Amino acid sequence: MNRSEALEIVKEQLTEHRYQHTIGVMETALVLAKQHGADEKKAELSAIFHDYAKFRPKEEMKQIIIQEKMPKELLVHNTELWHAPVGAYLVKKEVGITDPDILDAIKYHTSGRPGMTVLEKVIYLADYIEPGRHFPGVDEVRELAKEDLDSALIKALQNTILFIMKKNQPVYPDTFHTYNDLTTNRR
Ligand code: DGI
Ligand code: FE
Ligand code: FE
Ligand code: FE
Repeated sequence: MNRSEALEIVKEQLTEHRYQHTIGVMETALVLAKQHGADEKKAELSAIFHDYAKFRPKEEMKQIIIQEKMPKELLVHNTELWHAPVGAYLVKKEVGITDPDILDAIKYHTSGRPGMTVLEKVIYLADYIEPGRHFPGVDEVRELAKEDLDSALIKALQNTILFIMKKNQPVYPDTFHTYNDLTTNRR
C-alpha cells in the first residue's frame, strides 16, 4: 500500500485536526526512522494508521477488548488508552495490514512496552513531538530525539507519568514498565 492510498483510507476515520496531526506524525516518523535506522516504509504506514481507531465509539472498543482477550486492565484505565490496541486490531481486520511490526507499533504507541523495537520507539516519539504538539517539555524531547531515542523516550514517559499523576489519575502499568525498562537497561 502506498502513502496516498493509506492517507485516503485513514482520512475517513479522522477529524480534520486529527488528520493534520497524522500528517505531522508521518513526516516526523520518517525523519526519525532515517536518523535511527528503522524501516522507513513501515514507519510511514505505522504513523499513518496509528490513530485509526481514535474516534470509534467507546462501546465498540470495549467489546473488541473483551472479545479479543486484550488485557482486562485496559478497561479500568483511561479510555484514551483503548484506541492503540483496538486500532492495531481494526487496521488488520478492516484495512488488511498484516505486518506484525506495523501492528505492534500501532498497538503500543500510547503506553509503550518493555523491550520496544526501534520502530515502536520512532512511532511513540513521533506522536509526542510532531510539529503540531505544543506543551511544556516538548522542545526538550525534540532535541533529545535528534541524539538518542532512549533518552527522548525516557523524558517523554516522565512527562506523561507526571502529567497523569498531577491529575490524580492512575498510571497504566505498561507506561511504568516501559519507563523502568529504559532506565534500568541502559549501558
Ligand atoms: O492519540 P494521541 O492524542 O495522538 O496520543 P496518545 O495515543 O499518546 O494518547 C495520549 C492520551 O493517553 C493522553 O490523553 C494521555 C493518555 N495516557 C497515556 N498514557 C497513559 C494515559 N492515561 C492514563 N491514565 N495512563 C497512562 O499510562
Ligand atoms: Fe494515539
Ligand atoms: Fe503518545
Ligand atoms: Fe496520535
